[in-house]
This record gives sequence, structure tokens and C-alpha cells, in this order.
Amino acid sequence: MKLAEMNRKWWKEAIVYQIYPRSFQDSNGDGVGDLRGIIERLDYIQSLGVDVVWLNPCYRSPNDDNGYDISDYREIMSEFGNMADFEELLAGMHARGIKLVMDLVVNHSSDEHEWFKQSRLSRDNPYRDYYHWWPAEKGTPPTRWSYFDVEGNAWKYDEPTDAYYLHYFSEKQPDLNWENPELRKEIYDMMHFWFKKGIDGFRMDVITFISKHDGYPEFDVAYHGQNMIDMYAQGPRLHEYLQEMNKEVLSNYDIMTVAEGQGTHTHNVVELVDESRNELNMNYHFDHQSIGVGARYLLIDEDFQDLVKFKQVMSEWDGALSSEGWNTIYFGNHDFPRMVSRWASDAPEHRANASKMLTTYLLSMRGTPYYYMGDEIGMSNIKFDNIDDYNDLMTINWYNLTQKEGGDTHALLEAHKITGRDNARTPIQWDNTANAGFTTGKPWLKVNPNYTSVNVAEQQNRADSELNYFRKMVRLRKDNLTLVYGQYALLLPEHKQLYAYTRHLDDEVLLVLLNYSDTALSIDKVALGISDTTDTKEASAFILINNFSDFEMTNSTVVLRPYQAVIIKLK
Ligand code: TEU
Ligand code: CA
Repeated sequence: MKLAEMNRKWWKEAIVYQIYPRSFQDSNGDGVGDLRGIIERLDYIQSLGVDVVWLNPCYRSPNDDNGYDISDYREIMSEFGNMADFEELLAGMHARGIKLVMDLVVNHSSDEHEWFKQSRLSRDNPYRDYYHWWPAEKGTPPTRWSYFDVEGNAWKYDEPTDAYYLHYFSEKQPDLNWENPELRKEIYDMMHFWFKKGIDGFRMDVITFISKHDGYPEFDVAYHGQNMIDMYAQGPRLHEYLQEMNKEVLSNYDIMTVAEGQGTHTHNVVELVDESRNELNMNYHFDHQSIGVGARYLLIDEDFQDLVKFKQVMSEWDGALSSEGWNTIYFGNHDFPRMVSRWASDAPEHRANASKMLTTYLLSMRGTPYYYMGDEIGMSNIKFDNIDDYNDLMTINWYNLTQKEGGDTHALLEAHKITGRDNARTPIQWDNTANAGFTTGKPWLKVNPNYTSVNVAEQQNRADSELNYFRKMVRLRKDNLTLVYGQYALLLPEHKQLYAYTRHLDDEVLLVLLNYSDTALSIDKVALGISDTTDTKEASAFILINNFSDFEMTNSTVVLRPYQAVIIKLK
């Protein structure tokens, strides 16, 4: 790989930091994070060195699904502030050289959106075709699975017009009908509205689901339940709509786009992100997230940490996008548990090193890293014991459904201690004062009790903190284009504890060594491309980053401590 031959783009070289506004900082004591809270913390965000902030939805919403149910796309959620706050936030970011990417949620709206209120009034209302309706006289609608429905049924009967409407998510999130050109035009106008305000891109919520199959045919039973996701993502006009959106809106601005790529796999991702197709810039996949977990997010095997499988998935994704398109790398976001609990270890003796190791991974792979707020201080899962502590409608619905079926609710709760979405939604731990400095009121979701020791204030000036390690790793990536564009090559694919790879650009070769386990390892030097005459002292001179203070080699092996991460410049 040669830098001169790379198609360089700012969004390929960017590090994205995700902010879930509800849990970042509360400015007015109502227990809910808000835009003014983010404004108060802008200097902190800048201190991280990140280039882009992705903000979860902050539009007007009745909050059935925390902002993913939008009732007005051109207004700010009252709990979060108002448009003046938003403009101040955007200006504050731009003044600090940070770009702002918003969430675009257009597979569905809220049932409280004016369009839907109209649509359900009568069958001949002008807004009727803004949504998907199945008239009751045609009988029971074809099976469609819903993520957030208590019955798992995506059709909801609506009395006034004796018809069912489609909702892939909760019944308060009716799916928009993209087949209707008027609806598409409304969406494009709304996107222009935000781009004209100066935003720098969109993360597109379940965008792969927007095209529905004509006449809603029955899908093969093999695609029933959660498997329906793959059908949802194969709507016949998906690419036509994205190309139209690109032409009408995206191509007019210097912005970035990323698909939340449900149902996207290595065999079809290029259709979405190949530049010559003029659709989207990036996609994030879910293939690694399903390792070790099954339906309703239950743990399906003891071997939850199947590193060999993980390496294989991530390497295949790198390969799929090595010549066309561009990859993304992430462990967690507001839909997944805390990365350190899910992918490494939050045991007190390992948490800090494990989270630094995962940070090293995210920021040394090819693809744009999406880093979730709070991970920079190594926040971990809260692990609620009680269903009443949960706010997330997904956990609550699945709990109710399991109860209704006479299933094992205890097992569900135990599994959700590892997998539940609320684990990542607990407030940011700023300091060791009440409520971790997040709010002076009662937080909307409990603060993780470990805030007394795990918090920003404690880590801010401690040289070897997780926070300062993150800043250092950000700097390293920004200073080394090899970490951005370099060829990725996996070493020792069958190793069950070690994830090792090289990144190669022009004449430079970097070796990344990550111990993904809680036991020390010794690995044959030659297998890693380190000459057996190199000694510890020599190698140390070429270490670019290390989450421990030392690094050990014998004549024939490299020794890694539990969760140790090292990047060595080989050439
Ligand atoms: O997520 C869609 C989605 O794929 C999730 O339902 C995911 O499968 C689940 O969280 C388990 O990981 C997007 C948003 O990110 C999510 O927060 C919303 O709830 C959902 O869309 C509906 O808008
Ligand atoms: Ca508030």
C-alpha cells in the first residue's frame, strides 16, 4: 500500500466520538442530560483530540424509544433545550475544530408526528400513503417481526380506519412509506434544512430497512423472527432511494454519512459504500456483535469470548472493504453494553488495562473508529438485578414476553447484565460528588456505583489513566497514517488469546499485539516477524504505545501480561 495511491478523505482519517445526550451532562437539574450540558463540556471533548461528534437524536420526541421516535424533525426535544442551544453547540464545536454528525431516523417516525396523526384519520387523507397500511378486509396481514413489540408482531390494528399499520420497532414508531415520492421529498428537504445549519453529516438509523417489498409477500419461515432482519435489509429499491438521496441532497455538501447497517454483510456491503455508486460513505455492521449471543440477547454459549471467531469476522470485513468502500470499527454504542464488560473484563484488577487494550484495538485498525462516550474512562456495565431499574423498552418488552410465555425471566435478567442496552446508557461519571457530577437532581437512569473511583476528575491528570491513554492513542493515530490507510494482515489466526496484526504503508510496518485474555502469554518471536536477535531493550526503542510500563522478551519469545497492548514499529 502506498499513501500516494490512497483516496484520502477527512472522514477516513477522523475519529468519531459518540454522545448520547440524555446521559452526558445535565445542566438544569432535571436529571436528564441536555444540549447546554454538552456545551459546558466542550473543552473536555476537545481535550480528547477527536475530530467528529455523532450526536444521538435530539429532535422533538415523546421518548418512547429515547428520541428514536421523532414527532418533529425540525425542532429540538424540549428536555434537551431549544434551537438556539443547538446552534450554540454547533458553533462551539466548529470553533474547536470538531465536526458534528446528527442521527437521521427516517425508517419510521413517532406516531405523534403530524403526518401519522393525519394518516390514521381516514383512508383518503393526503398523508395516508406516508405510512404502510394493510386494510383489515384483506385478512390477517403477512407475518412481519418487530423488534420492540410485546408480541413480536410488526402490524398493529388501528380502529378508526379498520386497518393495520407497519412498525418494525415499537408501535409508537410507525414505518414511513418510502415508496411515496412526496414523503421522500419531505425527508430530503428536512436534510437540507440541517445541512444549511452547518452540520457535517448523518448517521442513518436502520437505513437499510427503508424499502419494503411490494405487496408485503409472506417471507419464507427461515426468515421469521430475528432472521427477518436480513429480508428487511433487502428491499428492492433501497439502492435506488439512496442514490436519489445522494443526488438530491448529499452530493451538495462536504459531509460524511454512515449507515447503521442492520442486515449488511461482507457479501453485500460494497453495494452500499462503493464510491462509484454514489450512495453512502460508510456502514457499520453487526456481525461481531452476535458472537456468543442469541435471540432476545441471551448468552448462547459459555465461550462468550470466542476470540478466534471475532478475529475471523473482523478480518473478513477488512478484506471486503480493502479496495472499494471504507470500513468502520466499533465495539459499543448506546445499543450495546459497555465494551470493557462485553469484550474484555471489568473485574477490578483488569478493568483499566482491559479497556486500554480495547482502545488500542479500535484506534489501530483500518476503518473509521466510532468511540462511545465514557469508554475513554473505562466505564463498565451497571448490571441491574431488578427489571424495575431498567428504562430500555427492549429489555422491558423481552422481559414481559418471556414472562408471558412462562420462560426463565431470571436467566434473561442475568444475560442482560452482560448484554442489556441500559448498561451503556448510565450517566457519564465526571467526578466523585453526588450522582457523579452528572446532575444535581435525580438521574433518569441510575449512576454506576463505581463512579467513586472511576471518573473523569480522577483520571484527568493521572498520567497512566485510561483517559490519558485514550488521548495518547488518538494522537498516535492522528500522527501515523499507517494506522489509517495501511494494509492490515492478521497473524496467528488460530491463537485463542492473542490478536496480532501488522499495518503496512509505504516502507513502514507496525506490529500490534493485543492480549485479549486474563492470563499472561508468551509467543514465538519469529511467528510475529520479530527477529530472534532483537532483545527487549532494542524492541523497547521501537514501542509506539504500551498500556504497561514494561515489555518483556526472552531469546525466543515475546511475553504479554493479561490484557497487555503494545504497538511496535518493525520497519
Ligand atoms: O437501532 C436499530 C437496531 O438495530 C437495534 O434495535 C439493535 O438491534 C438493538 O439495539 C440491539 O443491538 C436503532 C437505534 O440505534 C436504536 O437505539 C433504536 O432503538 C432503533 O434503531 C429504532 O430507531
Ligand atoms: Ca436537563
